[in-house]
Amino acid sequence: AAPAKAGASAAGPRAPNGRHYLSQPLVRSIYTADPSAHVFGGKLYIYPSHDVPTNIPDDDLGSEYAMHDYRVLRMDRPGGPVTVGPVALDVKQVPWASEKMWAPDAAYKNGTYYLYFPAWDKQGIFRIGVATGRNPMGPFKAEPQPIKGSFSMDPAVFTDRDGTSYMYFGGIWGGQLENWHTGKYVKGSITDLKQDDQPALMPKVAKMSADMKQFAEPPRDARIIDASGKPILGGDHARRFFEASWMFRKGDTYYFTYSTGDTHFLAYATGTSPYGPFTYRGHFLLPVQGWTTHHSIVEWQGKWWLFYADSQLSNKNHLRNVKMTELHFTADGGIQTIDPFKD
Ligand code: FUB
Repeated sequence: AAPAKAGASAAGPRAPNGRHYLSQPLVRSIYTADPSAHVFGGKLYIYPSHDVPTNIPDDDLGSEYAMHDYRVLRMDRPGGPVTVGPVALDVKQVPWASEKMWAPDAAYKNGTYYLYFPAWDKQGIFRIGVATGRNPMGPFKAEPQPIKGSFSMDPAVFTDRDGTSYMYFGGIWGGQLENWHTGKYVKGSITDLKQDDQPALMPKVAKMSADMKQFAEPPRDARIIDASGKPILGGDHARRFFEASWMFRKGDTYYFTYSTGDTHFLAYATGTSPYGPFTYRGHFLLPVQGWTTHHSIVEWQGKWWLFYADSQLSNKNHLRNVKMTELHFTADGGIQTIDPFKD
């Protein structure tokens, strides 16, 4: 057998913490993050952010995330090769947007594929846009205006069994959710409300219109509460919502999942309605290499899969790579905690 490369072993390369990675990057030819995975026609499509090199220094508002386009990934079977699609949408093709094509999501309805994406408008305010196409890999054509009444970032669209779709969105720090706490945009570079003993800023949810291009109702809070029914507080950084909403349904349980941001966990809360409230249950992914992770969870070919990202390939926060690993549930409907490293 060929000798292992220095720093690597049969278990793969070692992370800076000296441990081995649980899983390997799905794609090495481009940098990708924030993987929103969907099964369309039996194949798995991943709608990730497309990270790009920049000299912008890291800051608390995520200024280093200077992405400007999207490319879609496709897998035909778990563990199989990953196809990297061409540019599916570029910021230059979005009339209202200026920069920061952050974490996207996608949906399918009646022969049309929908790409949902956040971007700064010409005033530097995050809005959420939609673009449509006939092919899950794109290209997508953007609507001329963002979704009316949209704000902040990280859209995730969930379609329930009755065919009704809902968008979950929002994120603090650079995601600007804190700028909207009065209901109107309040200018200023803030990270969160700094009200540790008050309810945390909650993710937002709105039902989508039948044509999937607008909100059918004003967005409302998707409340995350503790076991005693009280809202998770702003100072509870290990449990409070930060960004990266993702909803899935298993049986009759709605799982609202999200990132805790500055404490670097992926967390989940469960409820009996797509609107919540969602009762906090725990962390299901421990911190990865790099500042962010952002994920999706889908059932595919009889197993549940977690898609997430770390910075294995670059060791830079803003140049990430998407990964996948199997997700397991406990008998009481909990999600088993995943350690992104193994020994
Ligand atoms: O990729 C840019 C931002 O970083 C995303 O919108 C957040 O979820 C975080 O992953």
